[in-house]
This record gives sequence, C-alpha cells and structure tokens, in this order.
Amino acid sequence: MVAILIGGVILLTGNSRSGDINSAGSNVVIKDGIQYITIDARGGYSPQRSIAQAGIPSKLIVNTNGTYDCSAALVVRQANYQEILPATGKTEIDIGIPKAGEPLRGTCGMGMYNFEVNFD
Ligand SMILES: [Cu+2]
Repeated sequence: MVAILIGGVILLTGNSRSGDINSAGSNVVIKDGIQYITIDARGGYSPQRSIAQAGIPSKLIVNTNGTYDCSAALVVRQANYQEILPATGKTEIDIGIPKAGEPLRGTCGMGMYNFEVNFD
C-alpha cells in the first residue's frame, strides 16, 4: 500500500526541473491523512521551493536517480536528518507536523545546494 502510494507521488513529480517553483503544490499530495512532499535530488534539489499545508503529519520523499553528486549528502536540520542517500532510490523522512510560517530547509552536506518547503 505504501509502495503504491509512493510510486504515485513519483509519477506526479517526474517532470519537475531544477530551480522550478512548484505550481499549485504539484509535488505535494495528501493520502490517508499524511502529506507527502517529494523532492528530486540530482545536481541540486528540485523543486527548490515548495508550498505545502501546515498542521498535517508530513513526510519528505527524496528521490535519487543516478545521484553521484553531493546532493546525495542530505541535511535536514529540523528533522535531525543527516545521511548519504542511495545513488538511486526513494528516501522517506518523517518531518512531523509542520507549523505555518516555519519553513523546512534541506541542504547538501557542503551547503552548496538547498531547497525549502514553506507551510501555510
Ligand atoms: Cu554540495
């Protein structure tokens, strides 16, 4: 069930490009009361800025696909997350229940690439 759900999220976000701002939260879906925010990591993070809803239990899904650059070295401080992602795969990170006005920020280990999710 979860695998099918995650697969659906990935299909929805396959066309995002580095630097895009998501339009109407196209990389954000809510299923069974959980909000999934999907970010692609390869040569940076895409979309770099996302908008999602506050007050809903949420997970960040980070997709890697032949990601051999440092965007695989992911740091999400608010989630106490610092890991090397698999070169190809999906990584699910529990980010709790986001609050409005408190953006979630992710960076590569060197601070060179970043992304931000705003909640409202
Ligand atoms: Cu880097």
